[in-house]
Amino acid sequence: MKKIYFAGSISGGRGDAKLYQRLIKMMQETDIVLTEHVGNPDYSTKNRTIEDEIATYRQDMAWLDESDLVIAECSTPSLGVGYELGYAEAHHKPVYIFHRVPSDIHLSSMLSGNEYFHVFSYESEQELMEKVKEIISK
Ligand code: 6IA
Repeated sequence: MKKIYFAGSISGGRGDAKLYQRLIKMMQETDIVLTEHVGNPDYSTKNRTIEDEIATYRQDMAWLDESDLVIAECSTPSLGVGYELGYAEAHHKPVYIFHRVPSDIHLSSMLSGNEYFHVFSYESEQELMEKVKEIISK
């Protein structure tokens, strides 16, 4: 079983949270998803103390260190996801990035222009699921 670090927007906007949840559920049929909270649509940023933020940051970085690969859904832009992807590259983790097309949001050149990353665009959820399945079963 692989340990997957799934990255998706939280503070950047929760419009795709349900999609993350379905993707996480599919990956959990065969592998371990360290970050299943990313798909929790009830997450709220209210009443967070600085201690909470430090604990979250440290836990996420520990999970990234422990992971075998990173899958990121980047259709909703997120500073945190961008940070995680840079960190993953610096730590030599395989990184697979997905974004939906057509979209009014242009995928950042910092992702599409970085040849270290494996970047995929998809038009349907089925296409996304099939490609992710193929990657994690390799
Ligand atoms: O900048 P963003 O918040 O959109 O960054 C999202 C990414 O950072 C995700 O891939 C997560 O791995 C990570 N991340 C950001 N916030 C949290 C978090 N907050 N808990 C765990 N991982 C996080 C606590 C939840 C809070 C909103 C109640």
